[in-house]
Amino acid sequence: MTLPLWFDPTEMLIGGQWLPAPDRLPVENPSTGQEMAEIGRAGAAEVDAAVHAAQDALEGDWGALTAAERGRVLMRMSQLVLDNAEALATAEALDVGKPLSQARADVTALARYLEFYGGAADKVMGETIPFQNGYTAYTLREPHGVTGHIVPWNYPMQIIGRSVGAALAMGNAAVLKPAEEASLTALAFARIATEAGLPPGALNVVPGLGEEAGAALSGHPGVNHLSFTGSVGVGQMIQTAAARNVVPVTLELGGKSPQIVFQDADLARALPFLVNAGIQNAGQTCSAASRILVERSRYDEVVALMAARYKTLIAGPALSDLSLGPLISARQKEIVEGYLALASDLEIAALGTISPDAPETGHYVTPTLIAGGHGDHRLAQEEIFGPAQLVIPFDTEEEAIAIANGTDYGLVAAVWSESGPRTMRMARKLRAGQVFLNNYGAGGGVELPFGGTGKSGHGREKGFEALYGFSALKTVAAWHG
Ligand code: TXE
Repeated sequence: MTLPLWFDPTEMLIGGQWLPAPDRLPVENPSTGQEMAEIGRAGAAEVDAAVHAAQDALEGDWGALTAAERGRVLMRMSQLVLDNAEALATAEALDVGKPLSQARADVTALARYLEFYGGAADKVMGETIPFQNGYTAYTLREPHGVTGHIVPWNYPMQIIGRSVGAALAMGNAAVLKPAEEASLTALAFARIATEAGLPPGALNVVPGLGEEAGAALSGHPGVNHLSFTGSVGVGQMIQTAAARNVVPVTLELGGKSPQIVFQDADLARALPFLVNAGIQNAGQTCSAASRILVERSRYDEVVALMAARYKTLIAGPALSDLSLGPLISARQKEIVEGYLALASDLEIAALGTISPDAPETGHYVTPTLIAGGHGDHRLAQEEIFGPAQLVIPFDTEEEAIAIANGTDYGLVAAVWSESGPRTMRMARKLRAGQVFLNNYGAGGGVELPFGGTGKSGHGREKGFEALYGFSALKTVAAWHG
């Protein structure tokens, strides 16, 4: 198929110029397994040029803008994202393999991030500090300088919105390295930024391989802050590279997030959240609810209700807009099937189906609900990143907490119970960066700080909090007698 693109995806954006990359990478359509385009393959030299262009922007037109002016540029970008919504959604759906309606929601989220951070750009304030007589002391929030953004393939637009949006709002100049599997909307986003009047060099996009362009960016001494979303292993490399240059780093590394269903839960409300949070984007979501813990008295009922839903799930091509699409790659499918093979000692409670329209060469995996698990099982410990969930029974609140907290991760958790005191108690005890009470995800909530503990990473993106992460605090103490 011909990809409906309105720009040349083999070019990179450096210092306001669209330049041909020295080499190219194929772009695969995960729904068909066929090549559908090519993108540029930047190397260390292009990354170096991008970092220098970002430094120049800070010294030039971009650095000269007021906070309100920066905010207005972001607002214009937000509007242009909405104006190009259908084209962006189609590109994202085809590139990632996600159902079109989910890609449309990602476009809306990107526009909202830009709107939120555009509005917040001139509202980040320092403090005056009561201090010794004869002094006036205060703090300033300043940009770090050049921020490096290495993003994954599962939610390119959303992750670019929350990380690049916040960095630009604070006056940083960004260098973005999208994932080699899904770079198209990062390139489209850069076109939109240019059209919106973002000064040259404020945003630079260098697509390429992780071990080439990604490693060059994370190790570059001219980068003053690194923001990474991806696997734990690469996150460790990024943090090591950041340590060498002694720069701050934000890591968002996925999870093993539980939803905990107590006997007094409103199951009618909970049910769609229990299933959707597991299979959205074919389970390739950092905050996927891959573990469902259920109090034993309602365990059979929850398994039966979830099973009935699973039987209605259909995986198919992105543009068919079914319940879920394919996985991103043959490699990812192999990883997920390897995990599913570990369920042989558990009960397969229900399977979804793969649409007859789905090409054999696409990377489809049958949605799989697994029951009878326990907290120590590998399927309850390791990130599957595919359309599979494990249901685990528990007997007491203490046991639920022990299972929920008993992994290396700590990204998101949810509690379903009609007891206010119990939900509040659980919110305190759960080891997670975000806890949802009687909901899951709060509709995406760009206003809500997001990030993890343990191997889920550290630092916070989203919300106002992200602006603190993308800024450096300077203290000024003036003696005036
Ligand atoms: O991630 P990688 P992969 C998890 C999920 C998945 C697993 C593997 O469990 O199964 O990771 O996915 C760049 N230096 N998540 O292999 O490799 C790479 O180019 C610098 C969770 O695709 O971490 C891409 O831009 N950068 C997750 C980005 O890192 C490097 C989202 C992520 O790719 C690099 C994705 C290097 N040496 C996967 N090597 C989440 N938290 O949502 C790679 N990269």
